[in-house]
Amino acid sequence: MKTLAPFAGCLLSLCLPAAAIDLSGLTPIGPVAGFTTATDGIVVTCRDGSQVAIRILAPDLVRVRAAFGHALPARDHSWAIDKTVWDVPQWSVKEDSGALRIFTPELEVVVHRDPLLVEFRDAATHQTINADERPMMFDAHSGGGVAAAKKLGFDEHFYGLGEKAARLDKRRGHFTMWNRDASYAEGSDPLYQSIPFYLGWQNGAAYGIFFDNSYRTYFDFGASTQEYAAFSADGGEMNYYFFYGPSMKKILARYADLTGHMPMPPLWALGNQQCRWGYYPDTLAEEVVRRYRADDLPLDVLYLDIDYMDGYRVFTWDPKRFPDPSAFTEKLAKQGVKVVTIVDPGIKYDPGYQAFDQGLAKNFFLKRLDGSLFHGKVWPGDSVFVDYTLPDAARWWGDMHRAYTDHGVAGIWNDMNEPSDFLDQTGQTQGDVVSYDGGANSSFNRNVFGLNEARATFEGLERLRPNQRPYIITRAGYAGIQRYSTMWTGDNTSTWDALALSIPMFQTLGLSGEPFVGADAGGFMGRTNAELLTRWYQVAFLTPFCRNHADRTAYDHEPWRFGTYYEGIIRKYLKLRYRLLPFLYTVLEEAHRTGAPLFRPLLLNYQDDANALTIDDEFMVGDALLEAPILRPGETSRLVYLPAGTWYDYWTGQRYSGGGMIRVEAPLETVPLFVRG
Ligand code: MIG
Repeated sequence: MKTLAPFAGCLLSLCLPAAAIDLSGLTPIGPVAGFTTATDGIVVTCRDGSQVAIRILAPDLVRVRAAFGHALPARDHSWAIDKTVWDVPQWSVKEDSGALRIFTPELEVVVHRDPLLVEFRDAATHQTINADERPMMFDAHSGGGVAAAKKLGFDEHFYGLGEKAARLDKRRGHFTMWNRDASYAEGSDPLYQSIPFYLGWQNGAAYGIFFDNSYRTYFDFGASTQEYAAFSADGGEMNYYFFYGPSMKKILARYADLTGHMPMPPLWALGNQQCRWGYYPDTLAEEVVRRYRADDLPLDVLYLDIDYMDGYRVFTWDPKRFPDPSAFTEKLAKQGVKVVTIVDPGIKYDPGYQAFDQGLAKNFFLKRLDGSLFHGKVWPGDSVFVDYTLPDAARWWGDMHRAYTDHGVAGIWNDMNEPSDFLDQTGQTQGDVVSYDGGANSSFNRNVFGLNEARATFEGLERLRPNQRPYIITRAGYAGIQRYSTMWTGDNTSTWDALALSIPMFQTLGLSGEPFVGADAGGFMGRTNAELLTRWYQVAFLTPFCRNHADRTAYDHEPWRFGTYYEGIIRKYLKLRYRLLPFLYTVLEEAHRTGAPLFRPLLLNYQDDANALTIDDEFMVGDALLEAPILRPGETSRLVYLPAGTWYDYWTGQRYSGGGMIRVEAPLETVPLFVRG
């Protein structure tokens, strides 16, 4: 794309808002010349030699794939897609002088001939749901970029795009997808994950677009102009899936079918989890667990950060800090606590170290175009990285986890998998890295690296422990990551703003196919305080992933660190989480089956209620619980919007009729919580 900052500007674009999508200079696809029919759709040939395939996967799901100036390539593979074979519904195609018209039971797809414009209409009402504002475009000069521009409705709202440091409604925003290791605040973009899937909402009806392109992509929801909403990529194909609701839940279910349903995690993954960078030696980690038990605080999982390794070499244990890992996990198991270890993708360049020697001998490491090994600098120092797209390499990586499962480690934490490189966090110097990619030997695809690492890890854990559900948590990812891993939102800060931002972030992730989400409670970086930590737990106790974590240099903020008054309140909420576990587990099972997330914006349950469109300082758990957290210091009451219907105050049992704002008291002990009648 011409919007891509030149190399020198790239570093800048990481700290400044990226330029919104500029379509000038792009070449539009040519008009329709003819078309052929296949069993599942049509292939349109254009006067300029371009081709557009319109494939019908389901009555409400249509794929659009275009090749500019040439025929569609035979190779058609995406790491995101789970379901490739669909029961093609009844459909038909008609042509008239102006357009080709494809009919499914729910959609009418109109391909206007000249110029070539794709339009999606409701099959029953013939109302336009979404339409090209101009023909799909490509960058004839660089030979790489592709773009689509859609009509932008006056009252159209946008949601989704996965992990974004932004409010719930993304209208007037513009976003980049390029996995990146960086701490963040509202407005930072991009973040660790790339989920190029969004929902549009207009007049109560929703549609979805999944732009399945794992190059650097851009989304512009009316940031540059009110004439269009656009998405584009620096390379790869114009390849998107169009979902029709009108219900958002229906779209999320289809999206889960297409990119994969989250498997059920083990029940203990919903338990309370404790972490901090610096829990070593083993006796200190044991002390943390002892304190949890002594203080009658629920705990299911303790994490070991990078300190447990021997010189940060993955698949090893530091002989002084953790001399007997089996005895360590055994001790914790006796207290009902599981151990999860961090695993980073960088393998220390270190002849004599088993993982390095084996990977090198077997040719499993990523190389540059010139055949040299790709080196990066991460915690172990000079490091190399596995090409997870090589089936044998992925298998080897998975099997290496024996180093953990043999010692009773219960789950794996994948960090640094953007992949992070201290020498260059932009990914620029990874441009000539090649990955096998099913024989395509593609230029390295940064955005799917974490996805493929998680896949290799998940499949390894399945082989190593066939009768147990794998538990993985990842920082980076691409669409489809939910098939293999849960996620957390990386390096947040110990600030009220970070707590407030976490609500729309979780809601957005839930609307993007990732139901198992959470943030470092208390904030990862900086110094939290008693009030903030307490209010943080009042949110965390209802997020799927509930983990207290802190940076190496951060001040301590385990639940007891600010004295018994605050600890007592935190205990109350952790215990309430455990009382609610049957409910949380049930709602999580619903997420697994239907794609509807546990942690929801009100909008998902009340999409016809225009009041709900932008509310992201309240949230719902499933469709039965509504919380209005306190997100500012010193606040002891707040306004709460209750959607139409009957509601009960969880604490007092007081009954309310919804459909308006109420003011509720919220002393530090009490978070406003309502149960749907
Ligand atoms: O460069 O493993 O987001 O949770 O504690 C920092 C150390 C690497 C980043 C993770 C954080 C983790 C930390 N890691």
